[in-house]
Amino acid sequence: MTADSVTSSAAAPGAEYADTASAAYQAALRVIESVEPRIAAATRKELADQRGSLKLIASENYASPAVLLTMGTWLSDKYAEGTIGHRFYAGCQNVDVVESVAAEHARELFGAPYAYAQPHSGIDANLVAFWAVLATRVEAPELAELGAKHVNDLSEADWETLRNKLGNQRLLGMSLDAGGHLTHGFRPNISGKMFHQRSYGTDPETGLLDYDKLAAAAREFKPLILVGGYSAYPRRVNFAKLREIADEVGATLMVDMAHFAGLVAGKVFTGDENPVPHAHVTTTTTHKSLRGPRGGLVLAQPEYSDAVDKGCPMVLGGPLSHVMAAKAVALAEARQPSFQAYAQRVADNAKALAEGFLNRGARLVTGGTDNHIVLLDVTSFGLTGRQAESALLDAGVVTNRNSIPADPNGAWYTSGIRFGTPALTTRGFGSAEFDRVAELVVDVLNNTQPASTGPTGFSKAKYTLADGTAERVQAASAEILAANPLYPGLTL
Ligand code: DSN
Repeated sequence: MTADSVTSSAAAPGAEYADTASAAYQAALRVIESVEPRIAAATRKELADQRGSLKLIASENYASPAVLLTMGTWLSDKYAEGTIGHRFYAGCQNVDVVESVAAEHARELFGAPYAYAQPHSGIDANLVAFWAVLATRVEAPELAELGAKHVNDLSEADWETLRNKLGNQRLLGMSLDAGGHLTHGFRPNISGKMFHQRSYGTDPETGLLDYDKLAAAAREFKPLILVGGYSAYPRRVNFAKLREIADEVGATLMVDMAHFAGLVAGKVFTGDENPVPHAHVTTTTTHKSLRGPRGGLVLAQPEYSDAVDKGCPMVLGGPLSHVMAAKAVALAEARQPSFQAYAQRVADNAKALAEGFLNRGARLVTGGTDNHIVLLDVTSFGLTGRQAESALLDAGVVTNRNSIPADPNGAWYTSGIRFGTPALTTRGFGSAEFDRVAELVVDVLNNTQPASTGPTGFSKAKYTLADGTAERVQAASAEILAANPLYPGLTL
């Protein structure tokens, strides 16, 4: 396969219907303009901003015009609490079709026995999953023991006992500074208020997940739920090993694959690295590497499917039927062979970006990547994550600061910058472009100085960027962006 054929087979969907999509957007914006011009203006400006910047936020992407257009319809106007064929409202026959098609594509794409397309976000998907596990493993056995069919049949005293049991369960998840996510049992999030939580970290020397330590923590803590998955860990995970550990301690394995679902869908992660066959319950968002609309999804093994199906109204408000429709369209796109080429390119591009940084003397957490994330330790540039993030933004490079293991600057200022390749890969960037991106980032960081706060002190937020740096980097970025247009052929 030549480089050119890889590029074209991995191309983002949309070019083939760009004229039709342009006409649709032009008409829609004229209508919006006639009612609230500021919204039409902000919508146009957002496209211009996205077209004109290097979007390197690991959790973002560009959905196809087909996905975006699907969200703007009257499906939004229908209430459909409940589940397919079992709604609390009349007239849900079309929503049933929409939700069934989305679930069917999700099952086929991921090889999952059951899929639930309603979650509005990743946090919602995780809440659905947590409560499905609690309902299956805590509530159902308690009801059976008490000879009751439904919680409404319990006495006040028995209900109180059950509530206490539900609120007293244990969860083991990856620590935040190792790359875990706030919804994996951390105190500021509802999950931390629901569960007794403990975290597993990574090896202090290598930054890699230490499965022996994880197993030891699980044996000691005996969690009800072992959570796998991450939002800032730049390496692959062996989910078969996680399942072995979960089985040994009687835990349910829940994997949050929000970040890398696109790499699973695109068959970059297979076998032990594909969480879906190993986890009891798998959650994801649909808008990150999966390149769909903003939303969530839950996949489950049969023993948990009934409980997952009760997600609405258990923890979710009425389903966003227009978004479920867009999930169906995005999942249909992800089932095309071109999506596999795209996913492989996302991973190859992350390696090129990492190499680009390493070749220019930068330090990376874990020394590299084998997924879509590159985590740069900016202390080697004498900066905090906050300073680096702001200086990069001044030069049109959009990233986000992130903690690194044992972060000396804490969770607010941080010492890391997280980069991701899904969005710019959708634009058509390849290894050469990502090497150039590394060069531009290093140029910005080498020309950024923390601001002094006195004879020996330095600010953790303020900085100065050497004159001309932002302009030089913006001009270089503009050239690469112009050669890889966002939504080619789409004119407003
Ligand atoms: N916001 C997502 C991320 O950036 O990783 C997860 O919450």
